[in-house]
Amino acid sequence: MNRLTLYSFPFLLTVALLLVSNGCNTTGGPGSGGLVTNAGAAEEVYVAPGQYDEFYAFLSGGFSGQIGVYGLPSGRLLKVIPVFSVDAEKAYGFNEETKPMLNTSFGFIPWDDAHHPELSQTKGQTDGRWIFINGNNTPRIARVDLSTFETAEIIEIPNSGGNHSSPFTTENTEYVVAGTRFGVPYPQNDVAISSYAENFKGMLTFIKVNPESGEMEIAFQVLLPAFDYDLAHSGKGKSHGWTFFTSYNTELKNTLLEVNASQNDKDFIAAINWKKAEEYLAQGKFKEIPARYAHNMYSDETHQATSTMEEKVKVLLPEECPGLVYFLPTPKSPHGVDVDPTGEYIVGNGKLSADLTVHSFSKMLAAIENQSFETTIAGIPVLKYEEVVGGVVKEPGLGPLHTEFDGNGNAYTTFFISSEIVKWKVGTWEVLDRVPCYYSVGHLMIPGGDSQHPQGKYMLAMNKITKDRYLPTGPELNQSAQLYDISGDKMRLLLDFPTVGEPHYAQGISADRVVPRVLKFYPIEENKHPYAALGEKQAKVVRQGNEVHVYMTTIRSHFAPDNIEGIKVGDKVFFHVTNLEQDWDVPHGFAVMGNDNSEILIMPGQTETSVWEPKRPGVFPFYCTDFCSALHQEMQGYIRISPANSTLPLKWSLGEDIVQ
Ligand code: RUQ
Ligand code: CUA
Repeated sequence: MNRLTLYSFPFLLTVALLLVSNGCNTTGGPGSGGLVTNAGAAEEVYVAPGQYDEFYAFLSGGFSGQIGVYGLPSGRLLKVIPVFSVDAEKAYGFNEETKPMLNTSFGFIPWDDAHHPELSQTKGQTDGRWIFINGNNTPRIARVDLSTFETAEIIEIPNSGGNHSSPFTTENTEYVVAGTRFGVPYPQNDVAISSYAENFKGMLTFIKVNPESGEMEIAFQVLLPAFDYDLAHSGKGKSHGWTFFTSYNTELKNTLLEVNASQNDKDFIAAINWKKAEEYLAQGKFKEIPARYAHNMYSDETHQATSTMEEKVKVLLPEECPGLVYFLPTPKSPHGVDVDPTGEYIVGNGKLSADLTVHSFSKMLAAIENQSFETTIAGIPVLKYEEVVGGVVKEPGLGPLHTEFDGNGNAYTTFFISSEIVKWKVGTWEVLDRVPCYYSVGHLMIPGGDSQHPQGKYMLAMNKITKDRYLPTGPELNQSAQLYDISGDKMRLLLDFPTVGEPHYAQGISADRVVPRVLKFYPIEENKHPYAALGEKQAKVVRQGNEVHVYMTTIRSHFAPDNIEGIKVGDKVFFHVTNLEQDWDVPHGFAVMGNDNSEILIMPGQTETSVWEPKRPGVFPFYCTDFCSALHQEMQGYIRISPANSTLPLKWSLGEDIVQ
């Protein structure tokens, strides 16, 4: 087939032209666009020394696999939370305690691609308890505890590939969801790729969240045709009980998707009635199928993670569960799907569509009631487009991706190709304002902007291309976020700031919902780590065959013990370091020369373990890596390694010269 004809319809031509002329200044010099004309902007983002920001912003790290925590309006980076990627700074994935967090059915995986942070909600409002995020590449969902700002749990998603439409929550965090982007063979198997249409499926997963502990558990999966499920959002208010997933590649193609998956005029939003699913589950109308997936939990008491392999999941088949799934035709390869705060409107951001389609939840219910079906696919009724569409925003821009809401009846949609954000009125569909983004905006975030109760003061645009916005840093530039004031009629650009990794989605929350919950240190009396030394008197070194366990403590400004002898080449040395401090922000670090491992950084009251297999005899220094007191530089010690055949007895001490 002549590929040109596929591209030739006028809209894609326009797209192509715009891609070429997407006016970035690539020749050097500061970006000319987006100059802040309003002189007060600097003051509006200025957070005076010693003052706190009003909002936390959690930006996904994309290919860094982490979450970046920023303050708004300042844009200051507060912390990087390692989630799916090892982090030598914090020993995440390097110490013995956190290695199980990165275990999967494929074994230990040191990296993933994290896209969509999603705050927990209570009654449709962000509650500051947890933030969830998806791992895309090896499908997983993580839960970060916002009292410690540490990853507390990771669950793998079986029967999935490219966990992109994930982990959007319901209004009381009953569920977080996970939809597969890639169709994969079901069950996973060695089949011809060309058998895509017969053998591949698309699975949507609902993960139940324990309301007290936050613990996740796969409640059920729904087996669908092998479309690419791109994004999701759950209903709220009147549409609570439903979750909506966008899809593209309803053409079921497995090659050259840029052309082949753009054939259909309309793809679908899959509407899943999860309350109905609960009824079917209760009636036993599911298939229990074998599925291996890891479930990893970190305990703040033992300061250790455990990884459990789960063996099966419950799968619901739409053919056998009428009323569980409906398809809403949506032009054209929709990316984001966003539900307005009332729960009535479902925005399908058709990235190749000239208009923005908004479905009406009430009309959807009526269409279901009246059986206004266009057709049925794999037992799933396709509702008639005219019967479900609630409104159309006419030619708002090019390449819509994502929409958020301000809680005052306005919506804000990003347009990647025309590189702008457009504000429009929910219900009248009129365009109210537009601002350019520098450059090529992907997601946007308004604190609470996907909940029932947005805190609509600021809007953050996360841009895919940075080009000339900052001092050049070689071929790679950090991604860029832009902060806008949306409290008035017109959006006003306030600030640019660089971000870590590639932010896809983000979440924001006023600081007052988080700060009171934040832990300052781990109470030492609650430390149940099996190798903790809860005081200097408990410091010791124990040999078990060729394993040597060093029970070590830290307090300003020494290690106990700080001299160790009697360890041999061929031994495996476990340094279990307990930080005895009971004070905010006094971690100690530990590193020993020649260890092929990261440092460990132990929080007050915590125990962490670094493993070292010394390769050659000698006396090797260890020291504290975190400047902890005026005598931090004195916080050091020695470990003597003898040849493998040495008979030197184990000996350790603090405050005395070892005599033999
Ligand atoms: S994506 S730029 Cu990974 Cu959420 Cu839309
Ligand atoms: Cu402890 Cu520096």
